[in-house]
Amino acid sequence: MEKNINELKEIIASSKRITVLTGAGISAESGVPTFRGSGGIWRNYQVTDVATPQAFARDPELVWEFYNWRRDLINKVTFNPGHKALVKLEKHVNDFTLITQNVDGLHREAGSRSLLEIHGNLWEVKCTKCSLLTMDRSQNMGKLPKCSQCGGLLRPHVVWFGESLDPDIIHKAIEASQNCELMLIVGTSGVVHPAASLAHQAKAGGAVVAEINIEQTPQSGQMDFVLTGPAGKILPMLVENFN
Ligand code: BJW
Ligand code: ZN
Repeated sequence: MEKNINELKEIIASSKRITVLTGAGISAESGVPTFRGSGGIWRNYQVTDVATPQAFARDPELVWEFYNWRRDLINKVTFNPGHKALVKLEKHVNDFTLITQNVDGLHREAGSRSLLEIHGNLWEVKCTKCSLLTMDRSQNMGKLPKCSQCGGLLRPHVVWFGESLDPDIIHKAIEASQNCELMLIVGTSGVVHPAASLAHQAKAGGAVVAEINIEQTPQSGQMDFVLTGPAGKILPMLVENFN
């Protein structure tokens, strides 16, 4: 592990193009539950009840109850040393892209700027009738929140299963993956597509790929480096020589 970290630190220091992909694991140390595994959100909620367009059409109140719970929870927490380490990294790399699957907004709150939120953002809401997109930091949006412009039902501006990702955002994410020299894959189970294919695209483009996770994932076998441990501990170690 020590040898791995030192080797990776050297690659980071000499790389001009770095792309990072994060998942729920980076926010776990902030107190945000992950989706899968013990203590994961999908232990208490059925994906098909709360994270598909069909679920929202069937029972929007239940879906909003789920998102109000998440808003309340995330409102009470803040970014952690893992998020901060990526802000530090961004400042030292010419061409840096942070791709996150997380909707919690903690990367931006920590100070990351070159950021692609490919699954949307929990704090944005979209009207299902007139498509008006607004930012709303309310802890609780109420049972069935309505659009201020047309009265239509609002939905969280996140990407549910079976929905397409914003073409412009996913295009940029693919480009940043194909063109980087190094990709760090942090705190994701690597099972949700198209995010899960980005590591493969980076490797196919010739990049070194490194996974940082508390456990092995289905993608660990394809990695050049597997650093096992919490992101909040490993990421700060990787950037400790930077100011
Ligand atoms: C730590 C840690 C610590 C813990 N430090 N690590 C190709 C093949 C098969 C299926 C498909 C495919 N292409 C598309 C699909 C269908 C589907 C899909 O992927 N299904 C698979 C699951 C089978 N994908 C889609 O539907 C996507 N849309 C799409 O592709 O449209 C076109 C299309 C549609 C249909 C068919 C074909 C094409 C949309 C996916 C949207 C995902 N949405 C969610 C909810 C977002 C809103 C919200 O948050 O409410 O996104 S689901 C959920 O999973 C969320 C996450 O972003 C995403 C990924 O989860 P993540 O981040 O990896 O979290 P976990 O919990 O899984 O893992 C946490 C990890 O952290 C673990 O490994 C821990 O060990 C680790 N960890 N503590 C470091 N301290
Ligand atoms: Zn509207």
